[in-house]
Amino acid sequence: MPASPTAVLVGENLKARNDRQAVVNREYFRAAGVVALNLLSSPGSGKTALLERTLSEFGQRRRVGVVVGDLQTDNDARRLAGRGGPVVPITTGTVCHLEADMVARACAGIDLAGLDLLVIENVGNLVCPASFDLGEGARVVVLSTTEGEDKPLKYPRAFKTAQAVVVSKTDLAAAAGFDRDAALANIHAVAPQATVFALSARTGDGLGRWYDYLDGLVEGRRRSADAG
Ligand SMILES: Nc1nc2c(ncn2[C@@H]2O[C@H](COP(=O)(O)OP(=O)(O)OP(=O)(O)O)[C@@H](O)[C@H]2O)c(=O)[nH]1
Ligand SMILES: [Mg+2]
Repeated sequence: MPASPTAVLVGENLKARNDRQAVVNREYFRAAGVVALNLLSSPGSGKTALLERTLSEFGQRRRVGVVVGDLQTDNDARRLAGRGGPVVPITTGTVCHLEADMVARACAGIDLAGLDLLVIENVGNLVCPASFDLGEGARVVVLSTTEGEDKPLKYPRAFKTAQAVVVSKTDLAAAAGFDRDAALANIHAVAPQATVFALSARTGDGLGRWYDYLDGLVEGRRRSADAG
């Protein structure tokens, strides 16, 4: 028997309420014709660094906006501002993940129909964000070469629910003794469905393939809107 049945009930209600809001968000994104992407990783894996370049470079090809969550500070939003697309910070306080209603409120300040792609940078945490659907069209997990090849095995839920996995900081792979084959095998074992990218936001290595992937998501959304 759980120590506190009320706590379990509150948790279930929270999850059920989140899932209902996620359905609303997903329809809202579909109606606006925007691809929403949920970017997850442990703290410091390079989500914002990747988005800095994505906004500046891919943002020349497609209209990109960002919602960025952190427990405290709007540091990431300030790093991303001024790169041509709207950037809205969410400060969660003590909450270790974004929830669908936080994203809905942040999106109220954005002209979504004027965007092709909305990236939601989740709070740096490989555990809690995995359980909260934000209504995204695609979930992408970032794994940096400095955090260890075994992370997909230790934190499987995030990887299992991802459409893509980005191996970041390839420029640091040699210094960190990163075993690329072991990492790819672990990703594949847990997330055989995921498309895998290897890139460096520092050197630009591998970014072309990442941008082509984003472009494919935008084109896919456009084709499905035309079809139906
Ligand atoms: N060498 C190298 N450093 C990187 C790369 N990407 C990010 N960094 C560095 O890694 C650190 C963390 O990067 P961020 O982009 O802030 O990581 P994040 O995932 O957004 O972090 P949180 O939002 O706090 O979870 C910073 O010092 C970056 O400069 C990369 O490709 N190569
Ligand atoms: Mg960040």
